[in-house]
Amino acid sequence: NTTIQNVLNELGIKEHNACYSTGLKWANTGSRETKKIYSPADGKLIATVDMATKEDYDTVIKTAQEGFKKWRTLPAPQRGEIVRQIGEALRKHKDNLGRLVSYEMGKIHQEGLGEVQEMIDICDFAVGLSRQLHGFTMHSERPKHRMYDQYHPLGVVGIISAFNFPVAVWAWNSMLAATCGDASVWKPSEKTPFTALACQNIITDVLKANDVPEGIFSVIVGDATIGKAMAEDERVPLVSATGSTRMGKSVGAAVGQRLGRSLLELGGNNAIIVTPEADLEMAIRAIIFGSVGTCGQRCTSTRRLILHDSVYDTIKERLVNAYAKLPIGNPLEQGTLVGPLIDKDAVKGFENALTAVQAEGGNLICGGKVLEGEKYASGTYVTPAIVEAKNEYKMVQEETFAPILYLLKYSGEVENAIAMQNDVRQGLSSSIFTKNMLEAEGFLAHWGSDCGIANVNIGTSGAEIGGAFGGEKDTGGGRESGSDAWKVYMRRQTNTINYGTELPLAQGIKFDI
Ligand code: UN1
Repeated sequence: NTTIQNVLNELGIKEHNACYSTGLKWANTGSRETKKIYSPADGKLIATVDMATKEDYDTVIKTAQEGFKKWRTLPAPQRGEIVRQIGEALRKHKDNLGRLVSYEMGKIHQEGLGEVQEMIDICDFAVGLSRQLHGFTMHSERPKHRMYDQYHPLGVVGIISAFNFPVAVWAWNSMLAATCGDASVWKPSEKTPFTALACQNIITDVLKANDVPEGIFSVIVGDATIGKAMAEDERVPLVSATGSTRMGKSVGAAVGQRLGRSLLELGGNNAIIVTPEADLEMAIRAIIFGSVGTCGQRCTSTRRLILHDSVYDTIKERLVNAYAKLPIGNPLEQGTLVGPLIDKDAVKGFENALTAVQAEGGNLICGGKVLEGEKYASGTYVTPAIVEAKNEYKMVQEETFAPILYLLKYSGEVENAIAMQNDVRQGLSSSIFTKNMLEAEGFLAHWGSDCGIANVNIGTSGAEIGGAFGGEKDTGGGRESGSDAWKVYMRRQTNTINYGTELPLAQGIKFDI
């Protein structure tokens, strides 16, 4: 375990860690409840972390509010320059941080590196954005009037992130927020606190070197009471929450109750449609990465396959053969493609879902076992499962955060597949494999996929940061990351300026006094 110890040392993770940092200062340790975190990779203790109290939360928010007042006065391109330096610091620590992501969360090292790359990419994006926080200029209906809209910093942004993307989702939010002139307070998943604390350590030097006010990037480790406090807190105008639909509904309701803004990125039940005109080689590679990558724990993981009856048997056979050969094991070992699930509760969820779907009539055709032995000592390794099922099954309608792939069959036209694909409560990611332009364009049309992400000849997972990321229905409706997702981090103002000597009213109203 010496290499992991080195990684932890390099990233400033101690045996016992503080529960919050306001960017420049860490909290004291001790006198609070603590949590021990074990690696899903080998079941060993990583370190201990304090759990924040309500008082800690208050201190962090107050500091963020104060910091915001100064930070918003800095011109956006100068804020962008600091984000650029953060991107550079992340580049320097990419390998170590990728390793820690892998060790603490369980995704394979390649995917850990990919996640850190997403952080670097969003930094680059945010730097460019810092010179492009554009509003429109409109033509006024009144003479000698000018009208335009501008975007101002919003305030303190709360970020609640999930264990499965323990660092990238924070970067998507915090780097845009910082560029937009906001302060952010990050509550990472309590399952993966150390990757969060490591990020904080990585950026602290940059913040200090640039005299960034205290409180612009804060992190606070705590349980659900901290998330709840954030959702109910009027001092936090925007809460961005990534996680389960259940969590999102309660956060969304609490934020809505006080008419705050929420950005929700919740569950997916993502499908790939394979039509008779698909390139099967490409489809199979995409299906496997989508369904077993991150051990089925991406919100974009492929959960349903909607196969035309003419390709069903071929794809089924190819998948079963490929699944039998999947290298499952320690995520840090080269060659491993499938790491562990996050914890034993997730393993239970996996087993329960398989039992339930079989009781409904599902046919388990491969996988579904919990692995034992020294190599799998953490008890969180499973063999990815494939189940022949029907779309209307209760379990198929649900998002089980584990590697279970449901095979569904359609016949006739692509419309039938699209109807099946849309017939779930979630609406995050979707994809079609076809070389037929009519099918592809139909899938992307208004009557096509109802998801926030719709891909052609690409799987459901692994989106680039440049696009807006999120989805509809139970996925929550929020958009993070690229495109114009930044707008949610700012308050919009319409300005009308009269540079004449008359006071004409809009709509031609006469009001002579
Ligand atoms: C998530 O699982 O919450 O598209 C985010 C993807 C990644 C992000 C997933 N870029 O799979």
